[in-house]
Amino acid sequence: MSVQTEWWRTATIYQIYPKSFCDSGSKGTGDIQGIISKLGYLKLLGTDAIWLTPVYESPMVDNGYDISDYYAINPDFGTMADFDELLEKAHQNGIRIIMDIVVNHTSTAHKWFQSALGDKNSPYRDYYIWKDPVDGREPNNWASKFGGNAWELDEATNQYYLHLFAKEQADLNWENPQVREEVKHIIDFWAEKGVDGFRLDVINLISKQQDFTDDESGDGRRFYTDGPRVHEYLQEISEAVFQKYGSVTVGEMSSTTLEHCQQYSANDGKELSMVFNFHHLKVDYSNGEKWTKAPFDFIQLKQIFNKWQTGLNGKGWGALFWCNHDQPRVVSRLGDDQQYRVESAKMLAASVHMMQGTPYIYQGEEIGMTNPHYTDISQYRDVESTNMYDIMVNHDGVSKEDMLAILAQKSRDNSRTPMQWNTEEHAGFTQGQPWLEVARNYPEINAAHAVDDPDSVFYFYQKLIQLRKAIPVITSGEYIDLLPEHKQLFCYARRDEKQTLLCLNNYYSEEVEYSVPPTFSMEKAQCLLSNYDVAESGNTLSLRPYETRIYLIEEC
Ligand code: TEU
Repeated sequence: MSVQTEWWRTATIYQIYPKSFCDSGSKGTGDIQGIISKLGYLKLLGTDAIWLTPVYESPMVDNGYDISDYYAINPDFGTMADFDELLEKAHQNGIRIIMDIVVNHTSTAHKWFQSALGDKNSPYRDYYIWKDPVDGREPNNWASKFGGNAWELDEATNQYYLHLFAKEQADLNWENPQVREEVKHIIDFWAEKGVDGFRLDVINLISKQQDFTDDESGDGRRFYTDGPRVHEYLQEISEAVFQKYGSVTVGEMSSTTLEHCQQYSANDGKELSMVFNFHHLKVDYSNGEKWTKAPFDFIQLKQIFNKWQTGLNGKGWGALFWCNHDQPRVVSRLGDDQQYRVESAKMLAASVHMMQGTPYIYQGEEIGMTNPHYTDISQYRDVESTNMYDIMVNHDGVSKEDMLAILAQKSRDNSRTPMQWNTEEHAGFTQGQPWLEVARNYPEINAAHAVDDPDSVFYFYQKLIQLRKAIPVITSGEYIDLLPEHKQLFCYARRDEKQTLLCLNNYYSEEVEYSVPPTFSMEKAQCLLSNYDVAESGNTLSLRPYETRIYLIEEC
């Protein structure tokens, strides 16, 4: 298939975190029937495909990213018949389904791990990564991404297994060809059912450097990030399954580089369709440390987008996103979730949707949902957040108040609060008690209000989705940052032989003037979309608080 005609280059994908999306009953957790009941809403938005975070059988230590059976649906979410119904009804509505594949690790409750544990002769022992103790302790100093050392002792055999995430998530040994065969089999099973694509969890961590030495200068990530055989493995899986089924694939790339992503998502289609990278979401980390409370670095944000937009153009393909189930809500993070909530939610949407790539909308983002601003540790459920609270408060001497302020800004639970559907109790998410507290602002911020209001954030997203399909330069044009050093404005152009698009954004609450360079003939420009009424014309503009404007100039 030629590069231009692949459906996902003009598509917008909607991410569903099923546990928090819609409960069809009173369990307090969302389910597949709940998703089915909202397909009309997703169609109205213009969703081309749903990325469904894991719905497989799982002890739910990491909300489904700890899979215990890749071939079964978690009963909390429903049955395989429910899943088949979702697939069929989504397809009837013109919506594709992308499954989340988590194969860097399995749950320790998986039958492979259960067989491997305590038995060096198990046929599954070599599915995982085992090492002898060194000087009576862990084999090396690699850190788990959820805090503490990345090795856990199996007392019966006196060997440690590797877990880059929670200790209940054991890393698979991709060096073992049988593991790779299992992975192909899993993906084949879902593709055969008619699933349209796959999101591959932390897929750039699957190949570890085999000497497993201490990392003298870090936490070990340089020894397994974009590791020695990762491209080879991806090509093997792609050839065996993705190419066979024509699946769309998006790789989640942790701490990756542009050079690797050019190869992962290269136009030859030998590895993946596109990549997620997270560099633009670390601009509010202090010295690269997530667990800090820091303002965001606006200049750095623009530099990162510029690097990735120009670096992938013509070479690879990126996913465009602000939000997912691991990230705080963008309107609370980079916008203003009080006075200018609606304006800033729209501005942030426009500024990322007008770039090159495939945009992803995370449930609730399309109605401008905010962080819940929790104030007590008992309100949190996320394993990463509770682990870090324990480590930082009980071991590192951080005060409870400081840690709660950090969590309120950085915790993954900020995005996992139940979807706000309407003004009913618990925001219409469940008839029972929600597993995670609903944000208190649901009487004002909810999908029912958004759908009733033609000026809502929801319809702004709908329009952005439509623009991507109607205006070719959004997909194909080169990216030019017009104001890399400006402290308040983020203005860029997209350009091809026929069209120029301007995306002008004020990231702050003070009004500011901007003179569009004379090379852009503003008298020919058509304002396609804004979050304010736009009356002025000419090259000198005044951008109001969090204003965004999208202009199109057709070259004759
Ligand atoms: O996340 C990978 C990952 O490293 C991060 O997004 C992580 O949650 C964050 O950096 C912690 O600070 C993926 C999934 O999206 C996440 O939900 C899982 O917990 C993780 O993999 C393990 O499967």
